[in-house]
Amino acid sequence: MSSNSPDERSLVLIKPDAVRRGLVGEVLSRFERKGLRIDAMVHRTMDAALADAHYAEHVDKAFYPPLKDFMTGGPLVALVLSGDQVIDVVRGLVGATDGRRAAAGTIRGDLSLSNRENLVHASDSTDSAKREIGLWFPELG
Ligand code: 3AN
Repeated sequence: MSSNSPDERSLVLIKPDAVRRGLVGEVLSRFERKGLRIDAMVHRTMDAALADAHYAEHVDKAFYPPLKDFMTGGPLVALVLSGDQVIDVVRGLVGATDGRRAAAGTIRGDLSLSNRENLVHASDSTDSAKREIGLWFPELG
């Protein structure tokens, strides 16, 4: 997507570990300070059906059962962010999947020491963003 295209959207989850650790404000403030807009936000607990739908590409993987337990084990904050090239911009702010390997300066690099409890989910493509926003915020569709 070129920088002249209309602003895109990304579905972001501030995961249960971030809520439990009191890092919601820290994570949100990084997105806000970057200049991204919060179009929608809700505090809720993911149920099993939503977990299976959200992680459809991972349901058969060995790491999925513990990931599902973790993601459904407590409240999270789901939000839709928008802004110029928001999908890539947010992935850059979040950092690599494994918090132990993620670069310093990223959310995971600064705040996570885990491959599972890595604080944030962010859509990885425009197709995923559309699908995930449809699951979490069908009213925006
Ligand atoms: P990302 O969240 O960086 O896009 P994905 O989509 O590959 O990463 O994986 C989805 C989630 O599954 C990750 N956020 C992480 O919590 C978990 N995950 C991925 N790979 C592993 C793994 N090898 N072991 C444990 N958890 C994993």
